[in-house]
Amino acid sequence: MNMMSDVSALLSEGTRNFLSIRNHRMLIDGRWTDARDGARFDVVNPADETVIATAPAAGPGDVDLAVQAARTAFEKGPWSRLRPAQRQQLLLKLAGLIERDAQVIAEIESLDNGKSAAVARAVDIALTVEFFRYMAGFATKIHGETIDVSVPFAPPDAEFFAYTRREPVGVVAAVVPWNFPLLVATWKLAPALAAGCTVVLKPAEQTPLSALYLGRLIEEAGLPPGVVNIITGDGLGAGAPLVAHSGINKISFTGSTEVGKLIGKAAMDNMSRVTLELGGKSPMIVLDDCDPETAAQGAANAIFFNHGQVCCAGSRLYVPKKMFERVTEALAGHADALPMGHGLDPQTQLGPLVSQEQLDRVCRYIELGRQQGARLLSGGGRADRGGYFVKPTVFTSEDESLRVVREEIFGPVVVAMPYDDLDEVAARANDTPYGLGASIWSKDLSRVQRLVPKIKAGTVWVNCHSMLDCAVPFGGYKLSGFGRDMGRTSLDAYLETKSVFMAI
Ligand code: TXE
Repeated sequence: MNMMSDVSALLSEGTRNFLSIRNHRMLIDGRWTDARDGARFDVVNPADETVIATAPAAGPGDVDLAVQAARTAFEKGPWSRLRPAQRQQLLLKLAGLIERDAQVIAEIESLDNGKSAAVARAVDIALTVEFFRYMAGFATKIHGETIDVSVPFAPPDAEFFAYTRREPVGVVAAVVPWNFPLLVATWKLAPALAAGCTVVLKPAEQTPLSALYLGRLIEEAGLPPGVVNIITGDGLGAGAPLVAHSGINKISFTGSTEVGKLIGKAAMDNMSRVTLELGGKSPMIVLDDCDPETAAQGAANAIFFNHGQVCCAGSRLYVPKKMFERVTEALAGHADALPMGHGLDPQTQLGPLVSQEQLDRVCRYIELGRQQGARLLSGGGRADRGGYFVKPTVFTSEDESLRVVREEIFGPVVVAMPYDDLDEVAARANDTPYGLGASIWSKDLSRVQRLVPKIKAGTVWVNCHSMLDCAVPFGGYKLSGFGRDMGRTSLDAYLETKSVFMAI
């Protein structure tokens, strides 16, 4: 019996109904459609490697239709003619529908991505609902400024008046990854829609299903056709033509730094506005007053949450030499004890990686760590079971030139490194091309506050790691990206400022 039939008894009726659609369609201009050339790709459950559905493999022609639909909805309306309060109402309604179907969406996310359905419901879907609500509120709070002007070269009796208008930037391309499929899509959709933009969303080819389910809810909420178009397909076939399309005004991307650089270049060809949220190699710094068990538990959460497939995962752990052994041994104990399994099993904390490709990549890195001389404390490769499972892995090393220390692995693999001197640790923590997140663990707030400004990262957590809130901006320094998701400021990325200068 395969695992899918074992767990299908656990699925809610809504999920079973959704899964009974084997061949999904994508949403363009309010119509559910196949790719123009009929191409499709398989959607695989990473927990048992079975094909659970297929989705259209969009190509440039489909991208063009989606961008045109978004353009028409933007220019001609009805979206652009709706009052802000109407946009707000529609977003609130959508949030309510997502909340209503939270269990179904969590199960879909679990089957598609491998993550625990319970965690998806508590984290991914809960934050999705909250962020739609948070941004819905801003739809009615978009305004410019009035400005008193004094033109130095104008005649003394000339009078002027100026004000600014905030206007939606236009058609948005949202290209998102597979680690938090619905949540990251929402980080783009919610501010774009609140601002009055229209969107073409491309979910990752590994995890298209929650976006397609969202498409149904967008229809049910009553968003007009063409306001949100959802095209499925891979990076080269669908993503690249979308971000290069001259009809796109703004690109919002989350994914690898490699693709982020390509997208940044494509954006400049059309002068599209661009937000890039990219990779990371985030340090966790333990200070010597921190309780060793608290540090070990914090480190386990920082790296093993979502199976390490988190852009800000705490993948480098710095621990004072005198407590190094205690912390790393306790961390290895947590790693060994993590319940691994199918995402629908409520006990599961560690599910499979998302794909064969990620499994191969992470196992390659683990092998490389061993070869280059890192010391293995726990885990160390693929788990002995079907599905793309990797054992939670703890390395220690004194050599920071190892590739497992320097490169993003994007799996449940952490490297712990001892340090002596607090002054040196900030420089070591910053010695990476990335700068997404970092955490500091100490009750000594004065030492913490002296360390915070030295850390080059978009978020510094204190006594926690990877905590997110709708109101707190998230994004990176250095190669971790450009611009911010979430928070009030993320709305600005979807607005232009028009200055109106009047002689009166
Ligand atoms: O990412 P990609 P992949 C990192 C992580 C991971 C690695 C590879 O290290 O191991 O990237 O993952 C679309 N033009 N992160 O290959 O390729 C693609 O279809 C336009 C960190 O999955 O960047 C998908 O929708 N779009 C990250 C999205 O980009 C393109 C999350 C992400 O895919 C494209 C994911 C192109 N040329 C991976 N090529 C994070 N920051 O959280 C691909 N895409």
